[in-house]
Amino acid sequence: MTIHHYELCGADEKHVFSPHCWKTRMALAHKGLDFETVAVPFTKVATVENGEGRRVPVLRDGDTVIEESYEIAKYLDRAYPDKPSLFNGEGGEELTKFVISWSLTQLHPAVAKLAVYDIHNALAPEDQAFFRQTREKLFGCTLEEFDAKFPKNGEALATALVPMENLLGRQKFLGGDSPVFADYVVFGALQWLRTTCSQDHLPQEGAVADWFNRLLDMYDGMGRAVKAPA
Ligand SMILES: N[C@@H](CCC(=O)N[C@@H](CS)C(=O)NCC(=O)O)C(=O)O
Repeated sequence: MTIHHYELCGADEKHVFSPHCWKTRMALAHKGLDFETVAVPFTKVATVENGEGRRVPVLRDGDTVIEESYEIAKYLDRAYPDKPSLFNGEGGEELTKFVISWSLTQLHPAVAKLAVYDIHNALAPEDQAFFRQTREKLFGCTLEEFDAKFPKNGEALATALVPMENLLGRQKFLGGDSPVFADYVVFGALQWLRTTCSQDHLPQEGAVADWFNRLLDMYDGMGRAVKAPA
């Protein structure tokens, strides 16, 4: 039975850029599971799989439909225990919640400040209108005002990444010699920037840069294959 992975796309269906969907994409590849991407633009996300107010990623595996990247990863480990684990046990599941929280509070804001306008520009016209309306309500100012507030360089992101830089100087992945879901959580945030931003503000050298490049090359270069629109 084919696994369907609903994920956010830009004006081009192949332009998949959501940080949360990249977590699930990498988790599916880690498990060695074949899956079919169902590309969903912003204006169609809420009603995926007959839902109301949904967010992506959403996964359909046979009769099972699951929303939320962490819940999907836990499901995959339970449904496919013979494939490589994403958490290496219950303790790993619990600890991953910290990495998710750290990424959401430290990395996502730094990425949003760099990429919000590029994200808008990568969308189809009706999705641009939706994105503008929802984000302007959230930010309390226009997208242009939000974009103009922040310097366009990678300094804030590099500062936020210091704990990763220190750790990855001593081990290849957060999971040790091989990646776990926590690696994909952080990967998702950086891949969000890489696949949306017209300028490259990612770390260019050092342990995080090496780790990110290793992950981009994994799974037949699945991550590297998607780029920011020209
Ligand atoms: N905690 C959720 C967050 C999902 C989420 O926020 N997804 C975004 C795409 S990156 C979304 O569906 N946005 C729809 C919208 O803003 O209307 C997860 O990890 O899956």
